[in-house]
Amino acid sequence: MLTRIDHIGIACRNLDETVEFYRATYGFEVFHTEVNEEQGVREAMLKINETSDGGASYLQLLEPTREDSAVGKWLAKNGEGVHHIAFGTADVDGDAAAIKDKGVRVLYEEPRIGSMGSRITFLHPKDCHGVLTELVTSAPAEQPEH
Ligand code: CMX
Ligand code: CO
Repeated sequence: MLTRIDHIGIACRNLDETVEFYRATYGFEVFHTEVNEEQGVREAMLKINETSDGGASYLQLLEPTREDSAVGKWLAKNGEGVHHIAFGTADVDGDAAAIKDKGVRVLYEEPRIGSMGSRITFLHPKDCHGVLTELVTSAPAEQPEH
């Protein structure tokens, strides 16, 4: 079950300048930064709010590390802006399988590693009314305690 907005992914040309815009304009601070070579991004996660299930909602600022990456290609075509949305779930495998059964293309056979050790997959934007959609299960530290 998809329970929250995990993040909104925003493509930018210069991560440091964009981070500074969000800090100076809104007061959002960087919670985490990393490079994900598989995805071809350098990214900053800005935490917006925490949620009652132990998760949180973020802005994910994304600078491409190479031109042929998903974000690099998208930036060249569209310029800076909102690149994808991500829904949080406790069960990315189960939700991806259920959504695939509804005829939506799931881009990965198995979820891959995303921000902060999360497990992620993507739904094809052409099957989602033009919105690249990510499903995220946070790493265990962010799961609710039982
Ligand atoms: N949102 C909406 N539509 C998009 C899109 C996006 N982010 N990216 C591509 N498209 C559209 C294109 O506009 C194009 O449409 P037209 O044919 O009408 O022009 C079509 O999809 C194909 O686009 P493309 O430029 O040829 O790109 P590819 O098919 O090579 O790749 C996609 C598209 C979705 C398969 C690829 O971007 C992908 O695998 N994305 C998932 C991985 C990702 O985005 N990683 C970065 C974020 C990492 C993270 O969140 O942690
Ligand atoms: Co994302």
